[in-house]
Amino acid sequence: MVTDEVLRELCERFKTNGYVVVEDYLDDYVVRACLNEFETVLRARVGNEGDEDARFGRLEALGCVAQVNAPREADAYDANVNHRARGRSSVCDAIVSETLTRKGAIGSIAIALLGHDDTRLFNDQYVAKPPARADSALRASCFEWHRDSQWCDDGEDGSNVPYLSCWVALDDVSEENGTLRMLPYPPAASEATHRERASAYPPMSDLPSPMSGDACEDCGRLLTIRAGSVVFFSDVVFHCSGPNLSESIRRAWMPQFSAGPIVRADGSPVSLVARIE
Ligand SMILES: O=C(O)CCC(=O)C(=O)O
Repeated sequence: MVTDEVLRELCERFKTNGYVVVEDYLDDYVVRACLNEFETVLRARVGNEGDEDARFGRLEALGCVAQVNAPREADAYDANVNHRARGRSSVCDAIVSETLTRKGAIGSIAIALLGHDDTRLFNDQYVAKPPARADSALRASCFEWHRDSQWCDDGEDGSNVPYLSCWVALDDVSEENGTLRMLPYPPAASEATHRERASAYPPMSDLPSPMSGDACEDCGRLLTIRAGSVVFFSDVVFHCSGPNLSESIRRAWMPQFSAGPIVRADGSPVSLVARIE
């Protein structure tokens, strides 16, 4: 937990840049619990068949994302159902789930940054980049420049409900293993909203691909941080991450919270709308 004063500073930096990094935030035992949970979630999503390489291939086919909540479970989109509530899901670890409660290490900061009392758990996933093996693996582990709410652009889904990604490094991360690169918002008037700030970005197509190595060097801020550090970022902040060039898997946990439920035009939830305890 952080003090009120630190929380105020985090909110200020979040508003100015669109993201904020809390270094060395989670204790080692929480990181270990996340890593154990990741192994269970990975088995549930890609199975046990074949050797490690085959499992990595299946993870890459999922876009290097292993979802914690089973998508489209019958009760997944019920506001009163939180898959992280005690005993509900066999893949969830209580120590990890605790961090997402209103008073938990991550939940408390998420509520403050979104500034919304009816904060909902919107998504819950691990992003894991298998070690470098072939060119296809490098491409699969590279996330080109994007903003998380890009899927709303087609106009069919989502309102303009702001949401927040909480990216938890579970390994020490650097350029070599494909850490995040963030583009802070351009300078703006102090009262400007996240969306107003983001509208002043240069065209995304002008930004060099993280696959292009050195070309990306001067673009945005590369986050070299230790396991247990957490990056909180807005759904409209531009970010990307390069390929994992190392010989080890690079793991991150990325729960997302929204400022109220995110629903389609017909009122149906896009993903989770879970109230948090
Ligand atoms: O974990 C990563 O390297 C990038 C993840 C990301 O950008 C995303 O899921 O939006």
